[in-house]
Amino acid sequence: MSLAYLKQEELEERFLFHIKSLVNEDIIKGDGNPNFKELKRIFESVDDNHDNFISQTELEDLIGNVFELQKDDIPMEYAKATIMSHFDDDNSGNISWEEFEKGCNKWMEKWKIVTNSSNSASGNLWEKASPIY
Ligand SMILES: [Ca+2]
Ligand SMILES: [Ca+2]
Repeated sequence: MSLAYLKQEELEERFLFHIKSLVNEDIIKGDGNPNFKELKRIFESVDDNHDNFISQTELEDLIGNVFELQKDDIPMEYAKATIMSHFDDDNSGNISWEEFEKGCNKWMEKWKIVTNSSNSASGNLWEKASPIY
């Protein structure tokens, strides 16, 4: 077994970073609140068959789109498991809009705290990911 996998936090960070690159507008508004309109747009674009759930297959597509799996050296199964464990609150095996919204919120709360603390690696990443006003 290799321990070379990204830690869960790094993977989540990378995921959010890539998610941000999918949208034109910032997913956190100037007032610090999540931009739900953009999140909904991401959700709908991922939900290929429009049943209001992100299935495992649809998630695989998203992961394929947002990660450079080869370059980042992230195994698909690991990325999927990490993301499912973050979002899939009721263990149904798919992600509802409510779960997606809640999961993104959880991340953003976390990163708001990290970004406000001094010079951490995450803070730097967040700054890189944020548009320059
Ligand atoms: Ca679906
Ligand atoms: Ca679920």
